[in-house]
Amino acid sequence: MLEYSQMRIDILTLFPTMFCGALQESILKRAQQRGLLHLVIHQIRDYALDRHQMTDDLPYGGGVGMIMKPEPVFRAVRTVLGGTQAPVILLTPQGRTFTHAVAQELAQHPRLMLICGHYEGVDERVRERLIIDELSIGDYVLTGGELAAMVVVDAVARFVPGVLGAAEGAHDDSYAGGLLEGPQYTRPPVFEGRQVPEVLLSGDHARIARWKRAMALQRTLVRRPDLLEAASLSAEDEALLREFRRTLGEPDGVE
Ligand code: 9D3
Repeated sequence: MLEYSQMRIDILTLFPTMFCGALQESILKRAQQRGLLHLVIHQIRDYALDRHQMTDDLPYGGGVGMIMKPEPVFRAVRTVLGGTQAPVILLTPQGRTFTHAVAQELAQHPRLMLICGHYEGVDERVRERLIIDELSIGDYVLTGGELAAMVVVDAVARFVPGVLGAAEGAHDDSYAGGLLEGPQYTRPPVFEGRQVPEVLLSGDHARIARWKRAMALQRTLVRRPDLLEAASLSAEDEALLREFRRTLGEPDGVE
């Protein structure tokens, strides 16, 4: 049997119960059961030393909301890592945007630590002394970093060897050409009078592959033309796109 190296991700949060459902189903559940992925959730409050276990305080200089205090975060990071090296990453609206490429890059590390910001933000000394990278998952406002951390874990885990089954992994490779997927169907062949396209039932694998490629190109052109810039396209792909642009009445590329 093949042995894979495990990836460990520690998550520091003030709301650990938020992680209970999302990371314990489907592919992430299987990955953890197989020992490929080790997720450990830590309550930052447990590392606060004062009697009231305070984790936030008023901002110096005034302003709205509360700021996460540095001491509990420092103690949590140092206790959990205990000298072990791992990139410590803060989830924050000010971070660089998380993408497929960033997920792939993070998956190269055997261990990661994610810190979920909450309230208006974290004390700047946490950034200066503990954090190596800051990530945002996109330009919309969340109530905290927890959901963002779950998105990061999910996308990174897919790149850990063995997490996707052989079939899922192969499928991913063949489609990771940077295009959107075209329409997909399963049984029944006719549903409420709507037929599955005849080509998919033909058994002609070459014809099916060409049709899927054409549909992927068409859908990408209509919905995400920006993706076509980076996609690796064959001469046949380019010809199909010219034809789609013509029929859609859109201007052709500069010749
Ligand atoms: C005007 C100041 N606000 C920044 C937009 C304050 C603020 C709002 C929301 C500070 C923190 C948050 C909570 N969000 C996150 O911690 C967060 C986040 C997000 O809101 N969007 C996308 N990615 C992320 S990662 C962490």
